[in-house]
Amino acid sequence: MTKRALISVSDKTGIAEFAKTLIKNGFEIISTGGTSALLKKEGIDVKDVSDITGFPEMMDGRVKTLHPKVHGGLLYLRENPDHVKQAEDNGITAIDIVAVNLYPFKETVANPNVTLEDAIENIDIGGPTLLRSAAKNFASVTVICDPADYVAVANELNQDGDVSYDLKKKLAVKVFRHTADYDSAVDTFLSKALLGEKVKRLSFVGGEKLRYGENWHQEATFYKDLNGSGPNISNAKQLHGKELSYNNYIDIDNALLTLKDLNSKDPSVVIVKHNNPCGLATGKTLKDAFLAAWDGDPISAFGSIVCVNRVFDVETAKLLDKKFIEIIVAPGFDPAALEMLKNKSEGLRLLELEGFDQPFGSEFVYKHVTGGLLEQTRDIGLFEKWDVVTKAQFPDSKKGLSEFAMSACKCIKSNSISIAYEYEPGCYMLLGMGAGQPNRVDSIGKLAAPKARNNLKEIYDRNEALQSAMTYEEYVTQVFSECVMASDAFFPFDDSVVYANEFGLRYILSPGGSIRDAEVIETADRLGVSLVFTGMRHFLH
Ligand code: 93A
Repeated sequence: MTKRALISVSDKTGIAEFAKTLIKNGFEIISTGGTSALLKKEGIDVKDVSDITGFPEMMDGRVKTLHPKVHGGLLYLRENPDHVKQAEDNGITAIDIVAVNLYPFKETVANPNVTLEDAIENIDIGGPTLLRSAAKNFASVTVICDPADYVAVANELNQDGDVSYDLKKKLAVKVFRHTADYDSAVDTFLSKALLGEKVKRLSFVGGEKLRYGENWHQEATFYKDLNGSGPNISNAKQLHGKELSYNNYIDIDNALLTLKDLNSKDPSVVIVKHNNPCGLATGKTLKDAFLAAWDGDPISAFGSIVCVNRVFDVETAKLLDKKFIEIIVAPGFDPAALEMLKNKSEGLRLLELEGFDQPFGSEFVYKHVTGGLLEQTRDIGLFEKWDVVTKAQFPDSKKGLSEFAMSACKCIKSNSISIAYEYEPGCYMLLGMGAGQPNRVDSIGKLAAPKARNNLKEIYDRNEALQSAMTYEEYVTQVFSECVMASDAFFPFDDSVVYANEFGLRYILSPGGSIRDAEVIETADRLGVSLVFTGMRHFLH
């Protein structure tokens, strides 16, 4: 029996070629007004839908294909004798392929001057109905809603004018996803236009079950962002190791954010633990950067996630010999380094993730709260201004180090403090950090500064030249006097400056903006500390 294809498309890309392929494969083509005219112009033999339905297209095209002769031909179950008989009795013949794409609703409402009337006329009713009927009967009907799929169907067409079940089911799911998305766009537009309500729908797919959630008794799933582009975990290729856990996803994200924010042209390494960068450094080589990042917090680095912005090389892989880390994320792995790392441990997860230099695909970030969803734009940028507010100058030569210090601060949970050190000209390391404290002075006085001192002790103890040149206290004093301390938000009181000064820190960055700024500046001046206000807060909760 002659096979029949129904074609009705707004986007007419590639449709003539596809129709010709169908004709070659013995299909009869049925089509709607505009599509039919185009195909006829291309010399293709086409039947108009009105010839099948016995009704003209009417009401400005609002009713073209909405007819039992069309939908019966799509929906009847071929193997059901009752359906077959009812089709015969009513002069309904099977339609085997449907190629439909919809009125451009999203494109229409993207125009800020769109009228309600225009938007409504662009709500396709017949098209989604054709697609849904065909997709519902996907075992017998091949349905195409995206011109990109013409080739796949053409390639698979067999002598019976059929394609594989596998392709048909994929195309059917694609249809329902597409019409859901289409209806969602209509809902979003009309809710706002008619009811003044905003609607947010996010699309995530996959639903990969994870071994457990944040803790063992919690269940967890990972959904891919359907619209995700740019560097993101969904684009990562796992080359080795056991599957990622819930916490791994979170830590990898933090690592990625930190390196993206740092945006250094130099080899850079971040070491993340519990959603905070505990080690961060740039270096002349990846190996140097790794060593400096590790020195930032050797204790926390145990069981950490390491993310780098260069191909992971053998020199750096050798450094991991006696170190336990969970994951390495890199834009690539040197083949020899990959072998070494694979042999190191079964569990070590190696992820290849390219595009660090690309912008993030999504402009927004979300946080679920009980009963709602918070949306905000990404925290892009570092400083809004560079105001040296104290008598003591803040040399311009410390700007690179200051940028490093603040970008580290941005990815550390508030109240965050970072202490950054230029350990070699142009090479920076995070020497100490304070994270997640409900007050800022603890972040400085109990965490960042003591940690920086401890780290310097380890560096001092293994360096004989340093030991013969000065005492440990002299070394700390010298290093601290060169460091930059950054704070993610303003100092509500002058105590943070007092604490920093007690540890010997001389250069401080803060967004400023407190009602007690004058008091803070006065204290800094009294202590001879140099203070810059950057004007941009970087809370991260
Ligand atoms: O106005 S409709 O909702 N009513 C219909 O019965 C109908 N059937 C197909 N829109 C309808 N279509 C749509 O027409 C298709 O989805 C396609 O986008 C468009 C193709 O029209 P033409 O072939 O006249 O260019």
